[in-house]
Amino acid sequence: MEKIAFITGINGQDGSYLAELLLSKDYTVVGLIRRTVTSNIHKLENLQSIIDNPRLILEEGDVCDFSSIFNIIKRYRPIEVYNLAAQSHVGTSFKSPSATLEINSTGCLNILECIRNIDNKIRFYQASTSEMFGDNIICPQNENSDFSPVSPYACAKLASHYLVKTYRKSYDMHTSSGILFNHESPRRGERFVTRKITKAAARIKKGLQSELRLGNLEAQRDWGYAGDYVKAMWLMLQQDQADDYVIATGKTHSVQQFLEYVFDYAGLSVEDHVIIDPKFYRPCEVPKLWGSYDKAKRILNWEPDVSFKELAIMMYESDYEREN
Ligand code: NAP
Ligand code: F7E
Repeated sequence: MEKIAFITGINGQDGSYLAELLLSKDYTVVGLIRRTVTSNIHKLENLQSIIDNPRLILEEGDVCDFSSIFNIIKRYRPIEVYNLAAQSHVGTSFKSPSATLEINSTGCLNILECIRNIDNKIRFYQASTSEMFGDNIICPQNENSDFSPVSPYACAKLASHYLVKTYRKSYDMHTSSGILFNHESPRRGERFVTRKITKAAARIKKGLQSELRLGNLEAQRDWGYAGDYVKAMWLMLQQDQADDYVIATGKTHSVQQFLEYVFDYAGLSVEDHVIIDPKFYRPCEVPKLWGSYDKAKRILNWEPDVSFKELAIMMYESDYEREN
């Protein structure tokens, strides 16, 4: 039987790694692309390695548009749906809270309703987030930790998280959430702090820019590698029982530590180039994220492969290669 998976957010960081993984496992992958009035070419950058694969099908639509999702699921009848589409930038969620709520909450609800109406045996993965722990700094955070969201992004994701649980309990649907801690890669969006740092370091090294403006350097994050984390998404949907899992590395570092490590590696001085700019502070900050992935290890047999230092070097080297 042909295995078909549907991925929303396929051209984002995680969507592209997940699509590669599923294609390598002989799935046909249907990916949702949000069309814009201007050129779409840059949007497909992350899919370069698989764009010519005949088992990759890109469909136009939007998670906020119920009928576009309904028609795609009805037409392809995927066995698995991965909802990775989001307005995923926490800072931006303070500037565009309504759009964030619409995409990150109603978008998820739309897909759950489509599955319930078309075939409630379709398995569903929701991209939940460690941001839901917010200002609860009792660490390490796990599946039983209290949620305390402090951004419109996290509030919207928490609503979806509970919708996923509700549909699992109410309609006997196979709906799982991965509570993923920060994960990065050379495909990370350029406005997220790790990529902003590695890209700036590469450009400064090459004489293409001289300063890097950042916000709060004290925040701590549990940073892993996106390529490792998409394997956990797939594993969740292979279990007999749907459930929620924390995916993390079990280690935490500050933004300052990431910055210093990358600049040291590049042979640059932080003092000479980095400026603290209040523009990049958020109205409310998540001070410390540090996850325990014990449950994922026990049940999914999942563990991260790439360390903090390997990740930082991988991203810097990739940016150094790219910049010219
Ligand atoms: P990303 O690179 O920002 O990708 C998000 C994707 O969602 C993009 O492809 C974007 O397409 C698409 N999208 C946005 N609005 C849409 C809409 N209305 N309809 C359809 N597609 C839409 O994010 P990521 O880092 O890969 O993260 C994947 C998911 O995991 C997100 O839901 C994120 O919130 C969640 N998450 C991420 C992390 C992390 O550290 N990376 C941690 C926990 C959870 P466009 O190109 O059209 O904008
Ligand atoms: O910020 C601080 C910032 O934007 C990390 C998303 O994938 O992970 C991500 O959310 C930290 C924050 O990621 C700058 O204040 C300092 O404390 O890279 P970030 P995030 O907010 O943790 C979670 C798990 C998700 O679910 C999200 O989708 O870095 N910081 N200076 C800065 N952050 C940015 N972006 N830019 C700065 O200049």
